[in-house]
Amino acid sequence: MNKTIEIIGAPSAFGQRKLGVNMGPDAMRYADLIERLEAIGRVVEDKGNIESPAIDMKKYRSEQEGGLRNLPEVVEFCETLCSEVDATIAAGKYPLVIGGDHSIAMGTISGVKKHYDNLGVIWYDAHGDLNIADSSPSGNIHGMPLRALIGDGHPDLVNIGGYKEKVKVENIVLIGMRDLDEGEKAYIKEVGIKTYTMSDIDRLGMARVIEETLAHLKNTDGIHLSLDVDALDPLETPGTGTTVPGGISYRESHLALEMLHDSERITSMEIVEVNPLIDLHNKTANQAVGLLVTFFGDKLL
Ligand code: HAR
Ligand code: MN
Ligand code: MN
Ligand code: MN
Repeated sequence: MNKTIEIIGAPSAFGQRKLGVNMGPDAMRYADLIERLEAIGRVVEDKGNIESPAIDMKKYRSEQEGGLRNLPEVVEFCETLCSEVDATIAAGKYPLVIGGDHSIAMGTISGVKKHYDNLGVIWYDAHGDLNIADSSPSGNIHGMPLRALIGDGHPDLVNIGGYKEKVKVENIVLIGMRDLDEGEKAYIKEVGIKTYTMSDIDRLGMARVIEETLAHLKNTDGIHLSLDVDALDPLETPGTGTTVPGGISYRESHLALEMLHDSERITSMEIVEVNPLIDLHNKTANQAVGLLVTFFGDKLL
């Protein structure tokens, strides 16, 4: 069931304050994303980058009313992305969204969910991205997308795509957690989201983490993988805006993605937070492409 992969570039930097993450999609193209997917026999179409609202540099990093930085731009961007992802799936193609900061997940998943009754989400990240404005230490919307997709937060974020409550808490698995804000910790415990911290990964091993993840999501009719590259250890993967030491290795990530590929249950994916301006010779985009090639079916042997 090797569908055509449709690449959708999502050059958003509005969810945080480090310009450069909007160049993530082109950094991955420069790292031969398309050629390397074609080399493993996949058919690839690149839709190019979606149109972004202009960045007003005076306003971009400033404090903003209501504790939500660049809210109108994030919403506009995500509405466009939602429509693109919806159209890709409607055309029978496999959506691969390349970011961009993690606020884009509200657009991607709002488009994906239109095609599934009971969507699962794997959130591979150092962070939970489960804040609302009141619990956010930063006002950066890339720390809030998963919570908005569940249905909490500013109505403009919650209603992206024209409807709300895209993901049920029982259909989420968090992998790689090591930097959760107090409000996020309390929320995860309160609603009971399945969570693998770095200690859990160390104790269980990545193979078991992925087996359990797929078992936890057994009743879903599609699974979206949202891969934030800051899940990986910054010693190996430095080109991202909010690094946290003690992360997942590149090697463990290959295992995870190989197992997810083999399960044939992941129906859409996005890779986010690659920032070539704070990278070393495009190392992080190169790793992102290496991981994607494994995810789309390359084998060591
Ligand atoms: N939790 C912090 C905040 O809300 C940091 C979020 C950093 N986020 C990302 N996304 N890179 O995972 O500001
Ligand atoms: Mn994230
Ligand atoms: Mn993160
Ligand atoms: Mn295959």
